[in-house]
Amino acid sequence: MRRALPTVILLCAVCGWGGTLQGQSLLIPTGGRAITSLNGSWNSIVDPYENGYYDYRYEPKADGYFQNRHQSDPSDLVEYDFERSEKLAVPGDWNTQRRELLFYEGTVWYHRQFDYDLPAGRRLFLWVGAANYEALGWLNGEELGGHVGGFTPFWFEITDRVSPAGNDLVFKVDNQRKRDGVPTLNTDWWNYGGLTRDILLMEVPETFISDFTIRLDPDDPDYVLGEVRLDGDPGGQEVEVTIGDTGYGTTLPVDADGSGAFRFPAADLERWSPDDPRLYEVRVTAAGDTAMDRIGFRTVEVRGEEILLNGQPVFLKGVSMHEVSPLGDGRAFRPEDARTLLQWAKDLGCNFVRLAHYPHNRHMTRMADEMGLMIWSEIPVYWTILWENESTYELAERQLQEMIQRDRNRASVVIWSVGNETPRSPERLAFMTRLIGEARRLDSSRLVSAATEVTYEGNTLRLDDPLGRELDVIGANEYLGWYLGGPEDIPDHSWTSEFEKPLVISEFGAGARYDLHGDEGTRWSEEYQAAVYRNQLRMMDGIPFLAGTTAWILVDFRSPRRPLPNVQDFYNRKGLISERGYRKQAFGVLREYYLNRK
Ligand code: GCB
Repeated sequence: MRRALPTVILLCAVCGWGGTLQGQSLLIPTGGRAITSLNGSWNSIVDPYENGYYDYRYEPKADGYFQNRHQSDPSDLVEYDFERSEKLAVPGDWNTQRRELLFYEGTVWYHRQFDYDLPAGRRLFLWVGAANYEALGWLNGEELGGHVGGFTPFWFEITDRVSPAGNDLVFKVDNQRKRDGVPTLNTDWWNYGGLTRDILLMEVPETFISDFTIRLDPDDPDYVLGEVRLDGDPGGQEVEVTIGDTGYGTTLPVDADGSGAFRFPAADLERWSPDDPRLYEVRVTAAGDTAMDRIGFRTVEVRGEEILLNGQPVFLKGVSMHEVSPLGDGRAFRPEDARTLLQWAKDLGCNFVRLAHYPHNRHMTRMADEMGLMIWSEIPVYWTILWENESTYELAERQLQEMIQRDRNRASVVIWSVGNETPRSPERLAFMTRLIGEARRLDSSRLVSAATEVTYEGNTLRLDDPLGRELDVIGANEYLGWYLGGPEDIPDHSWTSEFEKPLVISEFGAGARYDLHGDEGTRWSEEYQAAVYRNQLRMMDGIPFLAGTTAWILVDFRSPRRPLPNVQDFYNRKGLISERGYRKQAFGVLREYYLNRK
């Protein structure tokens, strides 16, 4: 008997279509899976008026572009043709692939064909790493479902729909910003649209491991614990869990629903840390299916105003980054992009990275596991979300769930962030408190933070945002020396906190165009930026409850809010490295500080 993965119907409030989204079952591309990539060159049609979807009354068409029609007779009227249309590379944003699409916000259709001979008794899933912002999919003219939210994965079972040859796969992707969306209309990053991450086919047996998680028991780290879930016909199945060649492992039954939990002693596991990012090959076997993953084991907790990694205080020497291609243009999507960005962070002396302001692709957190960098991972609850709108809350919560589900086996991830610089109000506090509760319900083994608001009183910065009461770690962004005063004003400032909790200064910085020189008072010069860094770091040494910082930002990134000609040219210039990979003076200032900071 086959049971479908639980699905949740999500109705898009704005465009009116209902799509299916996965509920609690998790399908992650791990080792042991038969995976076929659908990455490559796809056909595309730009459709700003959504003519391929709506008729003139603005009603959805039965005969939209998803039918992939062709003119079969010279008298046929068909006003589109995927095969003769321009190509777009997948994964990839459309904005940086065609000049005329740089500022485009709207709908683009994607199409490709594939063959797949699915053996009897096997199941096939189509897995999409991310599509920004709303996606709707069809296979062979039949609707698969949709997904809202640009930075998390989704998937569809296509076992009964796939043919051995000539399958037509179509996606409609719409990146229009929406007031009730997450993020909302206003952000300080480029709204890259498209099928921006890997698209894969995953073949599994009738009954397969749809989810597993494993971690050290936070209450007694001599034990590991976790959960397994099977999908299909789980009745009477036994699951085996082993950790590399350590001899640690267990077998467990699953209940009628396919769920099982385990806990077993594993006292001598080496701990994962930035100094020694030890990973073990964890293998889960059940019903002829095997899922494998390379997993590290570590604890993270808060004691008073300190953050402890494996029981020892650690200072988070960090930098923020957007998911931008380090040497190309647009969104990063390759493992090599992740390796380059994280290596630059290591060159800077970092042990910590803030992935701003949305979940980055899966390669980033996997690479951080391998390379030994702790990670702050965030959902795009940014600035002025519609706090009182229930469907906006559900969207935010869903993105939080999808982020945690994808990455909860990643040792590198130590902090889940529920948002950035959200202005104080009772409605926002209620919204954020619900999100924090959900993060803790899904994962009690990590810390929860957010960039909170700081109160400025003369030369004192006070941490008193009520959101701080709900968090494990207080995040705070401040731009002394850039948005407030000049570099020389910074050292006069001191900090107080209403909370006995660790503070991470989650942003500080200044803009500079690479190779623009001047004195320390000249805006946009490298010297100005370096002076801000020197004085910020001096000030930070005087904050007793400071447990870390993530400078803003590793690499210059495109932003429509930054038009100043010959300086910004639609880039936010607060990078320590230019978009072409050149290091600015401030890179050296922060590097020296981090290399000497205990
Ligand atoms: C902030 C935001 C960040 C911006 C940055 C800036 O406070 O959190 O997204 O890019 O300031 O450069 O102004």
